[in-house]
Amino acid sequence: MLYSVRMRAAQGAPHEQGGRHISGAERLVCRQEVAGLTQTMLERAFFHSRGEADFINITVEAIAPETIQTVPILPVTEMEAPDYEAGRGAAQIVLAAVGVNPAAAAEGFAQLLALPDSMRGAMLICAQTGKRLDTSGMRGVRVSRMDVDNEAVYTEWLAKQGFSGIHIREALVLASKVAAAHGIVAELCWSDDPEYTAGYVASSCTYFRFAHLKPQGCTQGGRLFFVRPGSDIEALQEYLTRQPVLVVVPEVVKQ
Ligand code: WAQ
Ligand code: MG
Repeated sequence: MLYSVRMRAAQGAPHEQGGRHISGAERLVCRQEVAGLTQTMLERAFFHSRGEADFINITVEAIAPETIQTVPILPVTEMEAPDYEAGRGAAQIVLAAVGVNPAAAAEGFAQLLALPDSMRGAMLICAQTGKRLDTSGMRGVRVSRMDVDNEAVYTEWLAKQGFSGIHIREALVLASKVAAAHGIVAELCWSDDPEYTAGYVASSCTYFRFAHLKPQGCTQGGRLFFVRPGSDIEALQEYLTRQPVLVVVPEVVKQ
């Protein structure tokens, strides 16, 4: 049996009472791992670069095995852009190349940059018009109930490409779940952790990684999910927030 373990941490007040979002995490692990994982999540919330949390919610919930879907991990392509201005320009070009209307991409960027502080979840944006489609306000749509099917294989797969660290590890799992959704054209993301400037554009088949999508020290980050016009928004939100997904990583072939 796998358990969904979810953490959200805020400062000043709980999220639902207007607290500032500090950190969140979602995993699917077996029972023996739950205690250790909740400890790690607590420490992460207490010692976060966005500030010290004073509200922490950790939920542990059993997942019925027959409900779990599997999706493939997205391959990573590293993009060359020397700074965040070049990175943002290139990200808009990639978004257009994978099917987002350039005006909608620009409108999405503008909405993300206009946020007073980062949200806990993502905005659903129409890939044709750039209009916001979800009604979750500053909460956003939080993708949940996902993990890799084999951590050891994943670590090796990342290391072989020179990647390590929690940010890319978690982002690739989230992006792979999102990319497999019906109705998603692309995702744009950069971190809300002040020291972490990297971000990505994900299409249905590639994770395009940029070393800089924001200036160093900036605490404003976020996620945009560009949605195909005419998609069933309720079904999409149900998949993103509730469908348990394990991301399958190919075994690294030993020479
Ligand atoms: N569902 C929806 N939106 C989320 C989720 C989630 N589970 N988790 C985070 N977000 C949104 C939220 O608005 C955050 O403010 C924003 O994304 C950034 O979250 O090296 O670290 O966890 O290739 O800070 C990307 C680059 C790092 C990784 C992303 O995001 C790499 C990152 P963070
Ligand atoms: Mg963060």
